[in-house]
Amino acid sequence: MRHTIKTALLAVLAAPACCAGAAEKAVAELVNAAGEPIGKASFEQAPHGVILLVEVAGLPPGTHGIHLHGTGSCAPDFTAAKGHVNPEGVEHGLRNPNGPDAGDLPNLHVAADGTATAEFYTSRVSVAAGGDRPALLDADGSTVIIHANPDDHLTQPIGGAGGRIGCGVIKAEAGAAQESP
Ligand SMILES: [Cu+2]
Repeated sequence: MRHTIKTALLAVLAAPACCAGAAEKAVAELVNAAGEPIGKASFEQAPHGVILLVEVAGLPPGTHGIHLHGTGSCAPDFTAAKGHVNPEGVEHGLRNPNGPDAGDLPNLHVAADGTATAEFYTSRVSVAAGGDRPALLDADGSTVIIHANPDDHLTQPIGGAGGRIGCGVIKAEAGAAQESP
């Protein structure tokens, strides 16, 4: 019995090593402040960065800051997501000569019907741990946060993006390692 548990534990610990080189994908199911589903964000590891596809509905039309936050929790009111993925403490902002931090992204533009489909790319993070960039799927996880207001890409600490209106915990996509062309 004891041996079985130990073996199972070792298998879990060894799991990431099994998939080195395989496509690394992750997904975040997004919810609004009421906890209702509003869409998802899909992550794909590319050779030098991460491609991010955001598909949402039911958001206020207009421009919204969207960032990668450094803790994998949306509880209780999205504050548990904490600040940006930013292990090196770089200043915020795509327009900042001393930025951007690893969690920074361009804004999300929501259409009049409340929907948005947007593709982003960032070379400042990786999906899985083990590389030289901060990993989204690190020990304490990460989140996608959508803010109420635009990110001006300069003001500290979050570009004046205001409150948090959407959140999703980034999780390894089930079965991604088993996918074949
Ligand atoms: Cu943010």
